[in-house]
Amino acid sequence: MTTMLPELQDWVDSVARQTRPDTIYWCSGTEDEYQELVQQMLGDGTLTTLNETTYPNCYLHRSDPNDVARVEHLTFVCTESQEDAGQNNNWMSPADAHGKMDALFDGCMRGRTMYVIPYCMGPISSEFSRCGVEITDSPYVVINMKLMTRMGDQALKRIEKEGTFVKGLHSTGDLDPERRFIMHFPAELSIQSFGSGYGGNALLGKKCHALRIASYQARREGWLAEHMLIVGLESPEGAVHYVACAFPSACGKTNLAMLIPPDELHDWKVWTLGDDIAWLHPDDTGKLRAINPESGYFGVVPGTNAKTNKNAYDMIRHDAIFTNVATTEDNEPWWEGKQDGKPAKDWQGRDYDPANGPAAHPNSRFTVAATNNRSYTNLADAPEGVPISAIVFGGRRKHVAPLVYEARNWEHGVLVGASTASETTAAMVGEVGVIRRDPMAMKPFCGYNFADYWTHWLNFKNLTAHLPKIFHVNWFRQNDGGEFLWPGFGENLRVLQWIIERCEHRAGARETAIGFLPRPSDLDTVGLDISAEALETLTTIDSRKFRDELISLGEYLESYGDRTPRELLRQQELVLDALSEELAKAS
Ligand code: OXD
Ligand code: MN
Repeated sequence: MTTMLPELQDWVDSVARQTRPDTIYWCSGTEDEYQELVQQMLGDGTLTTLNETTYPNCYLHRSDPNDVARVEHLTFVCTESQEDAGQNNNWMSPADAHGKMDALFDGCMRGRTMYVIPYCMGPISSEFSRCGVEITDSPYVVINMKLMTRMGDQALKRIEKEGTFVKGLHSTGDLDPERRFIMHFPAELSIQSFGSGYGGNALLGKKCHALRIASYQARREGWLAEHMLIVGLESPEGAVHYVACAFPSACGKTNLAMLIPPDELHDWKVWTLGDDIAWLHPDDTGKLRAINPESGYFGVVPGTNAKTNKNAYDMIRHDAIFTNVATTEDNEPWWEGKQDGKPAKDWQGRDYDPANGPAAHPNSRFTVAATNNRSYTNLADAPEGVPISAIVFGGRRKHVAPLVYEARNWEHGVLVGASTASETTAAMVGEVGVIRRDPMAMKPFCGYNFADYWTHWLNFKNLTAHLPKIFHVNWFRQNDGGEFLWPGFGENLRVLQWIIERCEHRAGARETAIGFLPRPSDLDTVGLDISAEALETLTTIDSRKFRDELISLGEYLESYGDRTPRELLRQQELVLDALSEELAKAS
């Protein structure tokens, strides 16, 4: 096949001349094509089948053991000026990066098939959607892109009509970590990724396009590309609020996006729009509307069970791809926290031996189409998206951050977002459990200087008339004995309920130096198994610790130099002063 769009045809031809594949294959996106690729990969061992009775149409992929997570230290933003990429990104000049990548791509597809994947991030007919074409030599990438995006002929038609698309070039190369780079060229709207087959490094529509490149475009065009889930909450009275929540990787976005209400709140309904990425646009009526650019989930498997996330547990029982999980004697997939069965083979295919560590890799993943999810709503396909009532930031914090608080206004909310920090997880290569700053949960994903990004956020004040309220949550607060104080999972709906009732001016709160916090009595805790002491701790702050946090936040913001918006520093000072005043009063 070919295309009518000369720019696309020329690019595909030039990539083929450089990479020298044996065959070029244009993906149509049909079910038959998916099945043929699966059969081919079953034949060469890239995939194996799982128990066909209990896990129909489910497959296991074992990646190279050195290729199991995103590689932030090998991920670059290549702008002419280093300042434009900012200290939040690794930077290389476009010329140097092209030189390096050209050498790696030269002849790298010899003996392989080159797949051309036209894809559309967002509903095909939405004016907010953006298209791209990924060229890859990995059929595993093709089938994952099929589940995760709207790809194939329908996307190609749109690309041919629009004439613009993001160019993504990917090769698994020889999986040598010394020859692995993920390069972004925002000014060229292009991405080049070499040497990794892992999701976030290789499925270029996701982090590379829908966050890094899109955030860069969004700044120029007046919208936001964010690392946020989108969930709809329908109250017993039938009012639906849509909430967008930004949490760092592997902090429970997927669980929150498909939450099941606890028994006491059974007449609430929860609708999943997206579990990882939101594109937010101001609309004509002055509201912020969101679409999910993806159409599938690439979620963390360990910990998924009927109690933590029954919707996810059920949705991955058919038509799913598992990457790096363990298997049982019956050839079912197995992972830590599954709660039934036991592992026979670990994620590397070895006989399971606890001395080798966890049976499933802690960052093992499932890929499924969003339509597998029981709480999926076809509003996820609505071209106009959904209006957002609240934006929620959060991280994994043992101490300091309370269960929930509300920012005073938009500008303060931007500070709250910028203050997001979290303990690191297995989703990225590196030490797990260390606190790192992760403003707006975008540290690994913002395609330009964070200081400019905060300015862009602050500018929304002038762009929309009805800005969402901004909140911060922390499900992970612990007591001195290291036990979690909040039960989490479905019970998080109680916090979301407070949030939307605040949006409706119905719920109570007390004003503190850091914003509005619920009193224990402001939360619906009927039937909740929690001590009064735990609830008190969750809804109060230690002003001294918070002041230390604010001081360190101020230093962090200042470290971005002159580009840091004055308004953000002013907000930081306001909170700091209020905390100092509180401490002075108390002493
Ligand atoms: C993801 C991530 O895979 O954030 O969504 O790492
Ligand atoms: Mn993510």
